[in-house]
Amino acid sequence: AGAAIVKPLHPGLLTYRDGNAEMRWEAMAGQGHVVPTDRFFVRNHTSSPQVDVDTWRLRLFGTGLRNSPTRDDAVEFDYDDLRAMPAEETTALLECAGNGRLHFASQQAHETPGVAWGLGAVGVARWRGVRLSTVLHHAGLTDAAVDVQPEGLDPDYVTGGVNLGRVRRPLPIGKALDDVLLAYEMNGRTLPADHGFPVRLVVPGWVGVASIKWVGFVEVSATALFSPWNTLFYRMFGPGHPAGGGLLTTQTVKSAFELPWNARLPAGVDVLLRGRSWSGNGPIRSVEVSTGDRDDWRPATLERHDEGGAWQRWTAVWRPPGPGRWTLRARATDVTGAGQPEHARPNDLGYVFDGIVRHPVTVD
Ligand code: MTE
Ligand code: MO
Repeated sequence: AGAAIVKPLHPGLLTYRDGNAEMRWEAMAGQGHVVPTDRFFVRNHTSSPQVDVDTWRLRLFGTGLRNSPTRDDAVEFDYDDLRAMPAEETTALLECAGNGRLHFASQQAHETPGVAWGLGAVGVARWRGVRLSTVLHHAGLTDAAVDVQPEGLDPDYVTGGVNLGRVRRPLPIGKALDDVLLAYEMNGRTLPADHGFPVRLVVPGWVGVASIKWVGFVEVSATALFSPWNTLFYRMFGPGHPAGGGLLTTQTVKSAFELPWNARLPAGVDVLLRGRSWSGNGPIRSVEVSTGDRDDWRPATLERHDEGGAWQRWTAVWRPPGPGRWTLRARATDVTGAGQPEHARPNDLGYVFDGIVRHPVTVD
C-alpha cells in the first residue's frame, strides 16, 4: 500500500485521520460552479493505488451476461477500448454519505464513529467517460441482470481484524443503465490517482460510495448481490430505522456558506454572503438565510447560471449589526419539496446529515 493520498495537500484541503481530506469551504469563495481538482475532497478506505494502465483491464463477468462468463474468464476491455466508445461529459456532484457527520455531534450531541467531516466532503466536477450502459451492452448484458457490482483495485479493507476484501457495492440495474458514467477524465484532464485512475464510476445523486474508484472488475448478476458496503455500512441503523437498517441510495439536502469555519467579518459594512445548496433528488428550488438568533429567514438570491445541475450557488447581503459573535444559517428546499430540518435524523453511523448548520462568525 502506498500513501493514503497521492496529491499534494492544497491549502484548501483539510486532512483527517486515515488520510481522508475535506475541502475547506472558504476555498470555494468566488470560484465557479466546479471545484478545482486540487481542492476536491478525497475519501479512501485504504490508499490510492498506482494502477499501470498498460496492463490494466476492465473485466466483466457474471450470470447477467451472455454465456455467464466467470471471473477468471471475464469479458475484457482495455483503456483504449473504452476511449474508443462514444464519450459523454457531465457535470455531477459527488458527496460522501458521512458529509456533515461532525454536526450530529456538535449540534445534536449524537456521537457516531467514522470520519468527522464538517461540510466539505462534497464537490462538483466535469466528468468525461463512457456510459456504464454502453460498456454493459458491449459485454453482452441480458434481460436477466438485476445487480451490477463494480470493484476497486485499491488494497483490501481490513477493519476490526477482519478482511472485508476489495471496496465494492452493488447498484440496481435500473440505476446502472440510467445516468451512470465510467469516467476517465475529471475537469478536462486524465483522472488523477486519488480520484480513481484509470476509470471510476460516477453515480449522480447517490451516496459517494456508489462511485467506485479504480474499477477493475464489474460483476453483472441475475440474482441480488451483497457486500459489506450495502449490508454492514451505508445503511441507516438505530432507533426509528427498519430492522437490519435502511439502505442508502440518494443524498439529502444540504447548504454551506463559502466562509471559514468561525469566519471573521468587519462590522458596519454590507457583506456579500455566498453559499451553495444541493440535493441528491435534483435541483434546488429555494434557499433562505438567517443571520440572527431569531427566525429572521429571508430568501437568498439564486445564481442564474447553475442550470447544469449539481448544486445551486446563492448570495445574501448582511450588514453585521456590531462586534460580537453571530450565527449564520442557510436552508434549502429541492424540487421534490424536501427541505432541511432543525435536526437531522439520527442514525448509528452518522450518515446523510441534512440538518440546518449553525455557522459561527466573529465580527470585529
Ligand atoms: N472506491 C474505492 N475503490 N475505494 C474507496 O475507498 N471510497 C468511496 C468512493 N469510491 C472508495 C471508492 C467513497 S466512501 C467516496 S465518498 C468516494 O469514493 C469519494 O470519491 P473522491 O475521493 O474522488 O472524492
Ligand atoms: Mo463516502
